[in-house]
Amino acid sequence: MTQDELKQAVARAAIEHVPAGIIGVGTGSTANYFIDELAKIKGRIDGAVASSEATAQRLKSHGIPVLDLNSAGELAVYVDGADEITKHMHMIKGGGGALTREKIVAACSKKFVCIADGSKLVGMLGNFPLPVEVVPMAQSYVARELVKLGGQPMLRQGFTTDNGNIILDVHGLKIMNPVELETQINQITGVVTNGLFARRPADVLLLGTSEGVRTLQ
Ligand code: ABF
Repeated sequence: MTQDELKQAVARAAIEHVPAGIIGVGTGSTANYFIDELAKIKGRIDGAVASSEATAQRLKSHGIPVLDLNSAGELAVYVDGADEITKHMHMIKGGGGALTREKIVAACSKKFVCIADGSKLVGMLGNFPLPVEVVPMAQSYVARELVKLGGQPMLRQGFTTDNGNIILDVHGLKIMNPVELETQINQITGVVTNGLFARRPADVLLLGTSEGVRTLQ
């Protein structure tokens, strides 16, 4: 199976986790396949909260109502992809640049269902550069602080987040303690969010493999 077929398979499997009501929907190519599957059962839900402008557009293009998080209350489930995930359900996210809204929607959701092809499961996080969303005027200061933590931050060129900020992609980190590093980076003044999702990990991982979809929880 190709990587795209594996993504489609986990997107289909995630539909079993969709209850009636309002759900949270993530960003990226795997989440896009999920949106396409969701469109087939859209009559079962009241609508969706989107983690990015791109996801909102795709939901709307399928006729799925997009709702404001502030009026939606707690969501039963959030479905999204990841750039890396461990068996402990800790993730690096934000390769698509939507990490802040993804983390907000995840925080508001009772259950986080991560959908990923098998290549995303890793023993240790950090091979994928860790995205950090930063208020533009703090770019140099935050970069210096990230170097002190052992990383090599690089500005994501020509990219502005949905919130009007920049992204520093931090290379060279070997992340032994994701919960601690997530907290440390969040404490740097000027950081909006970092792409470690360890304090609020996934609850279920649907992993696409050539033998079928594995469920880890
Ligand atoms: C979102 O999409 C992001 O957090 C992550 O960066 C990315 C994964 O992309 P894809 O599904 O395209 O591999 O979940």
